[in-house]
This record gives sequence, C-alpha cells and structure tokens, in this order.
Amino acid sequence: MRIMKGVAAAAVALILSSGAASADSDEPIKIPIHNWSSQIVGAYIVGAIYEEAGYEVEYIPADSQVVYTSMCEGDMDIVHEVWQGAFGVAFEKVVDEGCVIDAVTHDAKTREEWWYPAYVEEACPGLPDWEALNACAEMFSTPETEPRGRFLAGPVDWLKHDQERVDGLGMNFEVVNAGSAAALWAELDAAQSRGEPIVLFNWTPNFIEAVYDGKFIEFPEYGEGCLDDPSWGMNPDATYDCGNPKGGYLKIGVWEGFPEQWPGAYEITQNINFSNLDIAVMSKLADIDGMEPEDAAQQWLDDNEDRWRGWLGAGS
Ligand code: TMO
Repeated sequence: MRIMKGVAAAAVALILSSGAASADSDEPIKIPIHNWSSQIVGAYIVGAIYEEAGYEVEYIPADSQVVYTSMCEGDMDIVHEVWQGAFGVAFEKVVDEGCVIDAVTHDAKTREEWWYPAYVEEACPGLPDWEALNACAEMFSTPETEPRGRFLAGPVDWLKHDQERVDGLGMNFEVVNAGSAAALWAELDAAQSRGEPIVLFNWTPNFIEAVYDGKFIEFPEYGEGCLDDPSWGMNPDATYDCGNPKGGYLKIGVWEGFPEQWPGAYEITQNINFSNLDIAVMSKLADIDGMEPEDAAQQWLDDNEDRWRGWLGAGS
C-alpha cells in the first residue's frame, strides 16, 4: 500500500471505504498463470484490480489441473477461469471437500470440443456429426497415426479425456497432444494453407472464431453421469461416451481461507464478471494483435474502466 504517514488518518478512512480494509492481510494474493491466452491476460487484469485496491499480488506459473490441489493446500488463492469442460471434475471435487469456494459464475458460456475448419466439410460429407467424422477417419491420418485418423488435442494438463472418448465411442482415431496452444494454431494454419483435413481441439470464447470459419463436432449430448457412470450413454461399459458440455460454465474459485485473509478483496472478487466478449477480446489482443499479456491486460482495463472500477465497490 502506497500511503504516506502524514495522511494516515485520511488514508485509513480511504482504505476502509475502498475495500482494502484494515482486517485484510498484507500477504500477496497468489494468482496462477496457465497456458492459454485469455487466462494469462485475465490473470493480469484481476491482479491489477487487486493492486488498484491496495493489495499485493504474486503471479505463479501453474499446471491447470494441479492448481486445484494447490488451492486446497493454501499455495494458490484464486483461479478466475474455471472452464467446466476441462476443469469441472477437478474443481467440483475440491469444492465438495470444502477447501475451495465456488465464488463466481461469470456470464460467459463456454464450449470446448473437437473442431474443424469449414473446408473439411467438402471432403467429409455429414459433418459435424461424429459418426460422419469417424467414417472419414483415415483422411485425418498422419504417418504416426496411419491408418487411424489423428485428433490433435491440447496440452496434456487440459485433461480432456479424448482417449476415453475415442475408446468409449469406438472411434478410429488416435489422440496426439500438442505441446502448447500456439502449436495447435500453427498446425491449423499449416493445414488450412495446404487445404488438408484437420480436426483439433478448440474452444469458445476464443480468437479463432474471428479468424477461421469452422465448426465443433457434434458428439452424443453431454449429460450428468456420462463422466462417472459407465451405464450412462450409448456404451454401457464406458464413461466419456459423450461430448463436452455446451453452454458450459466459467467460474471463479478461491482458496477457502481467502474471505478471512482478505475480506475486502473477496468482496471485489465476487463482483468480477467476464462475458463471452471479454474472454474473446483478451485472447484476441494476445493472439491476433500480438500484444504482450501485461499490455493486453492494460488495454482491456483502459477500455473497461467504468466496469472494473464498479467492481471495486462503493466508495472507490
Ligand atoms: C481450458 N481451455 C480453455 C484451454 O479449454
């Protein structure tokens, strides 16, 4: 907190009214940095909002699954982009255990799924149906997967259970994980420029929809029980015999000790609410405009000042 001694009384009044109440700890709020653009930009946005209210923050590169265990152990304080499709299982488990609080459901609705660029439809009629895709599997093969098709999945820590889906639905595909989000987009770009079929992991909101025409594969509809009850769905012996949720949630989870350690920051956190457009813009600033994440965060803050100042609460 940048407060001069001579104005201590006034400063205390200001602090009390701005959320960073005297009960709040001086400990930094620990924010993870993951491996996709909107999350990284958003981490710096959330951190800047806390800093504006007088809090210290610390950014820590973190695996996007392990982070939920880390929150339970008090080693991480907030995950501001909990995607239902990728992290719902890990998140809901720690919420049930009581060591993580389900603090916010953003307005943003999400989908994470197998996806293909539009030109693929000419070669594989019947898309986006998954059985049509499966009938065309061989055209998606690479030397390493032949004669099976290649599904280019995201980095392993997004834990999409694609191999379980392939097995559960009896698909003629092999899952190959890309090392990074950038590798996914590079392969998409290369395939498109050669006009070659490709099916890969993508999600929305994301910058991709502003640059490429394409569609998600339609798998058997996701439903409660698909992920943990083998008897659910078309394969009575397998879990994951369904697609990812459509209209999935995007949430904020915090460490259970957060409200006590930083009551003012917890109030602010509960006001944060990102829309589909916010998340898409965060990824666009980084992935299309090529801005550094901190600069992209500053751009978003400049463009949305009234909103986030409102999140700081009355009196600031
Ligand atoms: C978690 N992600 C948005 C990359 O699917």
